[in-house]
Amino acid sequence: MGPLETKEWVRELAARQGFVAAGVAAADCSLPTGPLEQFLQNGYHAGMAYLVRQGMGRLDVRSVLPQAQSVICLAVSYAPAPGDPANAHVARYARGRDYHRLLRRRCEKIVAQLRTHKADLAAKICVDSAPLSDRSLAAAAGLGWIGRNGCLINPRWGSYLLLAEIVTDLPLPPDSPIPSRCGDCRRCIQACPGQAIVADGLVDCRRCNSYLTIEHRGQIPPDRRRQIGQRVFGCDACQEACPFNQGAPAGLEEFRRPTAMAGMSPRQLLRLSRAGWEEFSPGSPLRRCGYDGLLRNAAIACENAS
Ligand code: B12
Repeated sequence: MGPLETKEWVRELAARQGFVAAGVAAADCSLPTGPLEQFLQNGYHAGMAYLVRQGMGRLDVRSVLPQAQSVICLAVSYAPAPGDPANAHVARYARGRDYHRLLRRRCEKIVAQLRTHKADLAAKICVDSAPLSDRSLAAAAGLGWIGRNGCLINPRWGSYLLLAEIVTDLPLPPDSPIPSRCGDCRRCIQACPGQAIVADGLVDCRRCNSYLTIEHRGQIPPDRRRQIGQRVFGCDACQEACPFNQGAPAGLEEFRRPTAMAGMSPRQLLRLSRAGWEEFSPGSPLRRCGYDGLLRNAAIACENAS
């Protein structure tokens, strides 16, 4: 099988695993350094010290697999369908099952198939796990463009996408990036509750509800509590405002069927015991902010409602 045929086969395998977009970036492609540099220099990473530690290495594919030739970039959709339960206090990506394991398993199936063709294939699966910039690679592989809100936007599927990569030593022909179609639309910037989108594609996490409710540890600064509104985990304001998400086809059911935890109101969450947390949180992305973080967020949401 030649490289072109192999790539077509990869696309077919990806589609069979439920990925709505698949493309290839060359392992040595040059990813833009400017946005990440600016992000780190200005302290936009807030308390996420690991981003500083990994630094510009996040743009070096060969740091995760020295013999890498290409990166297979993949996206699944979690876009809602009409009639899905509302659960507006939990970000859409987190209402159903945790995506890390689900995506990894599907990538493993693709790798297993590829190994029937090349037994000694070197492959590293990355689902938010390796120190790589998922969005940069997906943009380089032509899965979409980096929107003004920083999200990867696909012209057909919008931005309710979760990204994964298979870094391999297969010499696959790379795809080309697609130009941005944001034009002069600024709806995401206007919709952001904390005015966190400080430049095209750049988010100052210190002002971002998603950072504050998921990644921030300790107290949320008092002047940032009001903007959180009723959200107890993550925020979709900049995606909900995006025209490319209006009428996007429905995504995987696993992400759209809310877990018991995502179905709880801020008031119910506030009464959740530690035993309840241990019972309901496994397998849910809500585990990320911890029991204390979730109760902190629920208390702020209740305070904002009163
Ligand atoms: C840290 C992090 C966050 C932080 C910071 C987000 C940010 N905007 O930087 C916080 C906690 C705020 C966050 C929030 C969210 N996140 Co997050 N997050 C990450 C993580 C772990 C690292 C991102 C990072 O390094 N940011 C720093 C910036 C500077 O780097 P970058 O995003 O990689 O940006 C590069 C590109 O923009 C590129 N670029 C710009 N223009 C162009 C043009 C071309 C042609 C190319 C090739 C590249 C390119 O340059 C930058 C590098 O210099 C990634 C997973 C990963 N391993 O990459 C997920 C990830 C970005 N998050 C994801 C999700 C789903 C979310 C939320 C939607 C969750 C929610 N609903 O609450 C929000 C969205 C908020 C937003 N508007 O960005 C998805 C995004 C999928 C998508 N469609 O884009 C990712 C990819 C996880 C995944 N595997 O699917 N997140």
